[in-house]
Amino acid sequence: MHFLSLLSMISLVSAAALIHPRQNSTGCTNPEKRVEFRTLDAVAQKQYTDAVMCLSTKPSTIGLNTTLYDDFTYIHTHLNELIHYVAMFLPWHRYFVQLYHSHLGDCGYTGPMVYWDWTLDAADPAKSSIWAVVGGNGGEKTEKAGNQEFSCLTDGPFKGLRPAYFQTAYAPHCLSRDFFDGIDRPGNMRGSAYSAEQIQIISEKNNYSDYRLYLESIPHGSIHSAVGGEKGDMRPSSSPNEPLFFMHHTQIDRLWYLWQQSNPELREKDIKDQKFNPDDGTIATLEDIMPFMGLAADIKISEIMTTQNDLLCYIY
Ligand SMILES: [Cu+2]
Repeated sequence: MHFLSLLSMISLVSAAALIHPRQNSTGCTNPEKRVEFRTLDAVAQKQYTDAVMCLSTKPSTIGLNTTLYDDFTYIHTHLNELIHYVAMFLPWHRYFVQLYHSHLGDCGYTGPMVYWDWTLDAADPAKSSIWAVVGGNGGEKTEKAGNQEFSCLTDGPFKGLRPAYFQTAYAPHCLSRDFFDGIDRPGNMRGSAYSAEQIQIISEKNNYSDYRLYLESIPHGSIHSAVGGEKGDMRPSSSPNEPLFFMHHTQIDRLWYLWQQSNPELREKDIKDQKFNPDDGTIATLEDIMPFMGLAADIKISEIMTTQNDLLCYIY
């Protein structure tokens, strides 16, 4: 069964290579295969989580008094309105994850970027095996910074992290989680919003605008609010404080990739969607520039519509 589907995938890939001969002339000849975090062995998982911690020991690369770790949060929270509920949502986060992976490499991580496939956990998310690796829910210990209360992690490799920002404010605090489905703690953590069935329904949307909107608002948003709750880092615009943010967004990127792969001719060019939030009727184009506030040079959306070119070189 696995062997057969592998064979059919290989023939699909070589068919795609025939249709797109120009792709072979880009800088990507040997794309890296991204994997589910839990498929890494314990040594590689530790190398990854150690590299995440290492980011918090390095100076800012964008001129702040906080760390490289906090640069990601700072940029995301300051660009919040520009990059969510707009066309740029998927390409912007695709490149943001790439930049993160590249800095993890500078911190000793040698593996591929990893994703958290939460469809595997949707039946009972609070019992997911992911928590054994990244630490579990926040506990009784809480901490206040400004007006916000945080439910601090009590176990796992990230419990010592002290992110510097809450939303756009400087507010150092413990890394926190607050599993919450809006009614119960932890409740079902909105699992039905990111089940395999839900993803199947969304994958059938056949234009970018619908696909992006459903993916962003249902599974993407539900994971943010279910893990972050009211006293956790994953919910607000400062969510890159939470290491899971990047595995979550790699999963979102993977789903977009798979959707694109089912019709690459059209879907590696389809960005027809609202440019601004709130929508004023302006439509985005592939020429639109995506800002990265000095973490990297700003780039056009067109440069990030495929994962195999001069800038990116990976598959799923
Ligand atoms: Cu975001």
